[in-house]
Amino acid sequence: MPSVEEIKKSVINKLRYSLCLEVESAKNIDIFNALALTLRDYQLDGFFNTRKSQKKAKSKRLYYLSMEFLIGQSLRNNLMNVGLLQQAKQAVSELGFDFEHITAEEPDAALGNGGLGRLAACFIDSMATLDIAASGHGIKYEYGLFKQAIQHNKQVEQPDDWHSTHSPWLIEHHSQLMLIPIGGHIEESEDIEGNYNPMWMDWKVIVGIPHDYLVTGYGGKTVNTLRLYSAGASDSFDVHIFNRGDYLRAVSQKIASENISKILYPADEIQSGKELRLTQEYFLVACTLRDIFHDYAQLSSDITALPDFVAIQLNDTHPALAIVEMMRILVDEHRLDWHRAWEITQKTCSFTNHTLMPEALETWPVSLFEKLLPRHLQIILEINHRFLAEVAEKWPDKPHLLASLSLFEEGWEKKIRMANLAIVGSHKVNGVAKLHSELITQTLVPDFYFITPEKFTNQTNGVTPRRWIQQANPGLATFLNRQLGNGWVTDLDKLQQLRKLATDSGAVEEIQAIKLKNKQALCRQIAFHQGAQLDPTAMFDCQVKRIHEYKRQLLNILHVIHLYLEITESGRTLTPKVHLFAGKAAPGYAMAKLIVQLINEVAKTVNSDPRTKGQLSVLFLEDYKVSLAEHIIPATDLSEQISTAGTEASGTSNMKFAMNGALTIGTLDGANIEIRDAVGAENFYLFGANADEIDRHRRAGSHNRVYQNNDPAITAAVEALISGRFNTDTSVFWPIYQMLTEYDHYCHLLDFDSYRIAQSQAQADFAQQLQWHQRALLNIANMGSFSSDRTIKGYATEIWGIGS
Ligand code: B1N
Repeated sequence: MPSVEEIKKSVINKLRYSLCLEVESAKNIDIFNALALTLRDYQLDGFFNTRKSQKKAKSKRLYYLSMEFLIGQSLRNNLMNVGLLQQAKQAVSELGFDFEHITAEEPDAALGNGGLGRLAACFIDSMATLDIAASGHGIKYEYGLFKQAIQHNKQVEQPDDWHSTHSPWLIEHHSQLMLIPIGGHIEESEDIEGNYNPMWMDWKVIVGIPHDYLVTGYGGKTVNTLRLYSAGASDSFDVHIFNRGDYLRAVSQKIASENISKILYPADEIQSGKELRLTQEYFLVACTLRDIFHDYAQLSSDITALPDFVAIQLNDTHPALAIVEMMRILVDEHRLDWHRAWEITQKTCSFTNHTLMPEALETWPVSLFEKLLPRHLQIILEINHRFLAEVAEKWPDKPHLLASLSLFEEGWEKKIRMANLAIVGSHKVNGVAKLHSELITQTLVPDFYFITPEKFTNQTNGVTPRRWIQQANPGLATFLNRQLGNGWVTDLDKLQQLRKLATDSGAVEEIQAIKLKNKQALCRQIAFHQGAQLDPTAMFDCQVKRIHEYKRQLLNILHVIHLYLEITESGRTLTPKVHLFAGKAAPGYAMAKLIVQLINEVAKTVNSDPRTKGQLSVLFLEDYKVSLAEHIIPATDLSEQISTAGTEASGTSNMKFAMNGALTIGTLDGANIEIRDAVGAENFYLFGANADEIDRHRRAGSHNRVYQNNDPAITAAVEALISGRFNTDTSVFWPIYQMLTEYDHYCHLLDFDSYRIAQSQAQADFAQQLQWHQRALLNIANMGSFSSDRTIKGYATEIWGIGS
């Protein structure tokens, strides 16, 4: 381990020889870069050792393919995992800088939309910590998720240039560039033996350039990589266009290929259906498979043994083309017969589904495929043909199966169903929470479950305690270290030992003090960035996540409106309460953007009304991102997990909040159910209809008739939307009013009363501070199984065939 002196020396050296600066003239950002480069050197030593030992052991390797990796900041996390945090702090301070200011300089790597991308980031941390030979594969977007500003109470989007070309964490491997064909057409032909041998002709080339981000497991022993590809054009790109003298066209094609990795699509849970997105998905898959086959060639020349050494995990259907690209390589390049190739592919690949939302299920027009990927289309047709023939033979009395299982959706525009492709091409398909996995088999793809029940399994999500406790909540981490030793960091089940402290008032008071400190810190940050003054002793009630109708931020704000009306019109007094909201709306999702506007307008009205002073504040925090979540979550008393039952696949912020000592108010949805089972029903505010009940109401249409029941609290809150209270233009929130009163698909009003009762119970309980924090402690103590280490062990043994 390097000493403080050595770190200082290296920082000075990096400043001088890599950044051309002397300490005297260095700014915070320069120290950040020099320290990151210093740290990277230590990570690199670990990386070479890891590679050597994995090679020697001939370890089976897992490739995690994802269009999103939502990393956030890296400096503090890497320092902690390598074990150099204290030394680095000391070194920075001896150089005359403030460590907090240095870490604040790092831009978030926001290469993801939300839960799915953040899960991928937690997973690579866990895989390295568990010494699994693994790599993540994604795209190095030049622009990550847009930055959100609130102007005139509305969301405006700004580009997120995270300066990836200058990121000290990314190591570009220009010498390993790969050539990816796209476009063109198929010429039917035969090989010399007379076998059918289609030729993919006249394709263009995209160049893929790998960039490695080092993923250090806790303790620093294993250093894996996250490999991010950027797209470029080859030097010889379309030489013939140049030769024809069409310089401008050649250059514009070069720009077109560079555009492939330009930007992350910002719509989570909505399918974009755009050509560029399909190109991105193919680009990721094609680059990754070249790496996989290249790595495997170092290990063995027996291609049929590939599934013994390689596992591929598909993070949703976005990289499902990996199945097709693998078939193309095995059949067209390795000349394997179809049957053999298919067996290898299925054994290697597995697929995680992350959503039941019909609007998120990917389908691509066949016509688009034909234009971009003509050979891949042929292969999909062949997969489908053989698959359906098998089904028809096995279940001759069930011809209806063919229409639902087909990889193609018929209609005015024929489409490819990516979920069906992913299921057929995988040996395992998993959901991300128990309820979600059950709904996959019962409502999403029941016919696939009927024909291959053994494929379907559950792996409940988890989150890494390194980032979400140790880094985000140093106060709690110190407490845990003192009570348990630091083994909890890699064995979160150790938290169970805290249960006995629930009756120890000293320990409970410590938990209370830690929370208060975190709330004070959040208040300072909010005061600095948004100018608002909040009372840290008030109950902090937080809902932070993407804005979506199914997540029901609208239910939350309707209840806030209800409280506001009670205070101002019925003279109710509340023990002080702060409602925090944060989250981004997809730029094209009008209803979600209107909900953002409503929250902001309600906040403005409530906060400026003297009658609410000291009782109720409402704030929308701008530009939600990983680094902001790290401040909000440890400072929360009540975690809002209020999606309509049966809609949220898992949720992962629900886990982060509970393990940081927030109590949850939530529905029986996603992982909430498992969290409630773990922490105990008495430590969780349950409300609302369950998934079956929601289903029954929707079938009967009764969820749309709640408004007509004239519940006075509901009527008052809903009418307030169009009363001019929150906007002088009474028509602004009309679409929300109309939705709630006529077609309330997400059942806001159906659950409103139950939510109101649970809220008021929580409010009353919060007054009993000691009991409240006792229950907070029990939440922490019982959240051990929501570590992503547990999740990854599940994938490794049940899906990848790695480890015991
Ligand atoms: O994946 C998370 C879950 O915890 C959440 O419940 C789930 O909503 C989230 C298309 C998605 N599902 N689907 C997406 C993201 C981007 C995109 O382009 C869909 N995100 C989720 C982790 O399992």
